[in-house]
Amino acid sequence: PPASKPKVVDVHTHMYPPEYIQILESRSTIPLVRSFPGATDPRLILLDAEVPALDAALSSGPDPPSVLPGRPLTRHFASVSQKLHFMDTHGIDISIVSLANPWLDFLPPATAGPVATSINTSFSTMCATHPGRLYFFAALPLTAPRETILAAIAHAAALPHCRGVILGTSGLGAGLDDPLLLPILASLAAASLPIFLHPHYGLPNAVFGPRAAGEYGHVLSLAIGFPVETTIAVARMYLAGVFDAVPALRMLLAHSGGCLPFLAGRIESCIIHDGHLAAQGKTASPPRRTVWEVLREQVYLDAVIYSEVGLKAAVQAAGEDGAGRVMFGTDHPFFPPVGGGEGKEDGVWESVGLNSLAVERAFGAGTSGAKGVMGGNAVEVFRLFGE
Ligand code: 5CU
Repeated sequence: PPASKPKVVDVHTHMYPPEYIQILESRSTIPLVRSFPGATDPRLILLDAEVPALDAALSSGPDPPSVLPGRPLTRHFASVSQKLHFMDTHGIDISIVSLANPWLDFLPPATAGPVATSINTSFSTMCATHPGRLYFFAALPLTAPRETILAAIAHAAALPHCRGVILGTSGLGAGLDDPLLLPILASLAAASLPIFLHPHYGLPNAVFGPRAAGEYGHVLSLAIGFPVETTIAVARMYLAGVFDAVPALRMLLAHSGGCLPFLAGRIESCIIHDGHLAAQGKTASPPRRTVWEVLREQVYLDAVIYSEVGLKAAVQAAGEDGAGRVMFGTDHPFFPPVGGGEGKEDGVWESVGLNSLAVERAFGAGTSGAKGVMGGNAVEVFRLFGE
């Protein structure tokens, strides 16, 4: 029989279901959605770095603000038909959709659980309506009591199209090296639900200096704050022994693991040369698994890095079979084409092309490595077998 066409899978693609957008519309602090005179779409304001522009826009009265805060909340964020249109436009067969940041991190403890149930059920229903094309990573009510979080994990695990959970770096409020998070991580591992780890909080605004808000757009927050946040979160998990405490835990790291592929050697060296850790008997390897070993045994990386250089680093960091641990993603509906007028978002996105070109350049078009990264790896790792 003729070989079937290799699947293209997008493991990093987001949506906000309508009920989530309603929550954002009702809020007066970030994250929120606001409309401004003169703007076609409402604005989605998510990041701390956007607060100065939000404050300026809110005080501009009835006149259109000179700089609109945040990003346009286009119909791409909530519409499944737009998601499918985007997939078709870019030759994507399957998407594992996840709620975008900041997930449920800001909800009061009492509402987080019911909202998680509602949103995960919505995702599940949406995926069931498009069998074989859509799967999802569930959201967790991390501000709720532990029993509620554990119940949400059990609920997600029973949803047929759920393939893991999306998590930010804040954990229960004290980060991912918080001992109180261990039972949650153990429960995810026991349910075979990998974590898709995604940044949101970035770095403090002061790091970017006084000119950032007015002059540098989102560049420093997204290109540097996000990846550094992921890097620190995973390094903290490693130093706290979380990967050893929960060896069945599997993580997919956004943006090719941030700076980890580049910095893993330096992290290792800093451990080996740390007198404090040496005095505690924590440096010898074995028994310590090195950062490299943990990366190769418990971690997958997405390929949302936009260059051949970054992608090759990710593949090398992921080990001898590194090409089997890296997976294509788009970050849709973020990074749409800029300018060019109405309807441009319905066409081809340069941001997607940069990522697929990086795969082609790193592996060669049509090679088994390229096919794996573009979809084959995700099909195997996330069991995307068509149901
Ligand atoms: O443009 C942005 O701010 C973002 C974001 O918030 N989340 C994301 O995944 N990509 C881009």
